[in-house]
Amino acid sequence: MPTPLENWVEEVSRLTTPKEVVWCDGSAREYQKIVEGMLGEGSFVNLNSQTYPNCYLHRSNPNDVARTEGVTFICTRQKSDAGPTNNWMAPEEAKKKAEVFFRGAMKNRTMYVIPYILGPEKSPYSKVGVELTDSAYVVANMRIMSRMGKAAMDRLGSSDDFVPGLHSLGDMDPQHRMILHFPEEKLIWSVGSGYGGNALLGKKCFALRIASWMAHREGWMAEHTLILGLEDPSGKTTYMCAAFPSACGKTNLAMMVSALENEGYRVKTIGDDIAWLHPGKDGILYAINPENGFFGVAPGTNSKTNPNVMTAVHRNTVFTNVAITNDGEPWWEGMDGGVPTNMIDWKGEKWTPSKGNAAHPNSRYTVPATQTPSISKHFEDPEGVPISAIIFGGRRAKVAPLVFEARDWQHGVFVGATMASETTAAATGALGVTRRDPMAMLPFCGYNMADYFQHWLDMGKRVAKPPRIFHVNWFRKGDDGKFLWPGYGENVRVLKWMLERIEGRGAATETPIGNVPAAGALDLKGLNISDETMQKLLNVDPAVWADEHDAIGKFFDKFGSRLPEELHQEHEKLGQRLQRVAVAQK
Ligand code: OXD
Ligand code: MN
Repeated sequence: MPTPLENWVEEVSRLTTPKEVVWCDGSAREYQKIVEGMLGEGSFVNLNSQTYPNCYLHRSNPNDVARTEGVTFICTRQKSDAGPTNNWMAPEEAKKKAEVFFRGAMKNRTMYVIPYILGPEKSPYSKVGVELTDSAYVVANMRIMSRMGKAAMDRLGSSDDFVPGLHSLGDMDPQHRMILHFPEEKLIWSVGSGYGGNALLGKKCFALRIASWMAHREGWMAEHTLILGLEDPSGKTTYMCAAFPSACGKTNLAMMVSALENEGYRVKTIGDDIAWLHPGKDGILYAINPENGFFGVAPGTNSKTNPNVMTAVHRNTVFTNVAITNDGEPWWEGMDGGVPTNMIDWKGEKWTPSKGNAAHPNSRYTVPATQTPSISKHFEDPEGVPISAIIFGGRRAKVAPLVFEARDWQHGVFVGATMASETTAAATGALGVTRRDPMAMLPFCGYNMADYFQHWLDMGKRVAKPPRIFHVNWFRKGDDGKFLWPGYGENVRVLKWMLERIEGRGAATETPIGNVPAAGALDLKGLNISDETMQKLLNVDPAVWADEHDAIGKFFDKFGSRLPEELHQEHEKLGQRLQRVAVAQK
């Protein structure tokens, strides 16, 4: 009897008519063959084999360089289950439309069957997905980003317990591009794009959109957060998750080389983008990283912003849409050293300064997680790591202080639900526009966000020791438009204060929005920063926050009666606290 997987592969073959079907085993030999094929057809370029062994450059179609939120849909039977923040299409209509693009799409192509595990191979919380794709680039990347091939087949056996994801490049016409999620069937269809977040279906589509739907039903959480461990001088490690919108520094924070290393504070990496959190028997939330690699933004990465990843990407790495130097090395804006002459830009053309960026602003590296020197020895732990803090944050030139702590879990959920950030190149659309991005999940929540907020509130009640919740903003600017905080390795000073708060030691001052570090409570030893700058960084201006309060009210209106009452209460309480301070200051 054919297995459910075999039946599905057969069904998709009838629709897409590939010239051959290849079942991937994930072996090194298979990878080599895929790479050779791509080198042969020109979709991979060999990089310098001395300095970047086993590394390749891929140039994508210039119309396909970022996630396309406008054509990403949640296809639930009821529109209200997708909610006001998602694009919605009825499942039947979506399938009918996409089928036209899938029909015969693989005619002269190979269809790869990619079985993969999200999460450590031996974890009870890991899940199996299978992606069918006609893109060799997707196969190469999925091999880095997930536990792919035989291990997944062994775990799956003949069961139907897998998330099917059908992907085809289609004809690459942006008008024929659709990224479809059918959470009720746990099914993904993506056509017309080869870009990572649209095409590596294990990443945003499964590990966040479908998984968030599953997590809501099954009592766990799928979140757009890094996972790091902060080692203290006694050797104890405290684990934290941090949710920042795309391209706001999760990867850099997760792999940070601490500025307080000589005091004994070190950062260990578990994940840089996604966490799956489950309540443990001890009343603590435990996190696993469903991914096995990092799909990081290249521009701005250098030996100051992320020395660990700079080491990691020197082997076994796929680069997408970066420039290439005369010596066959990858290059992007913000890399160490000067700007090389004689480069080929991300479009494959000879670069001159008048052309602007040599690398695309959303150019990426795909690198195995274990290659970062900062990888935690608990990376593969089946149970995950115990989480003591959840950090929300975004990019805000004004308004949000460097750090504040929520008053309790419910207030923390309000803080996460109302966070905002200036948009980046990770998605198509205008840059630098402030948008509310609750828990950094706006583009990734697979169901009604009002229900998602309720789920967060409920999860806080399900665990006896919920993590403490903080909010950070590394991006606050002075009147001269310059960043006030040095960021990167110095961010450990803020993590250290969080650790002290968790342990009941760190001093804090209450403000209407939460607790900020008391004067002198942040460890600034060895950092040349004035008291005045620190005051600006930690300032909470009640007048500015009164506007923020109004904007939050308007944002909440979107959700109508489905918004949890607790969030209305928190909104009201914030308003009252702001008013009290404003009156006191008069
Ligand atoms: C990513 C994103 O690629 O958030 O991680 O866009
Ligand atoms: Mn992300």
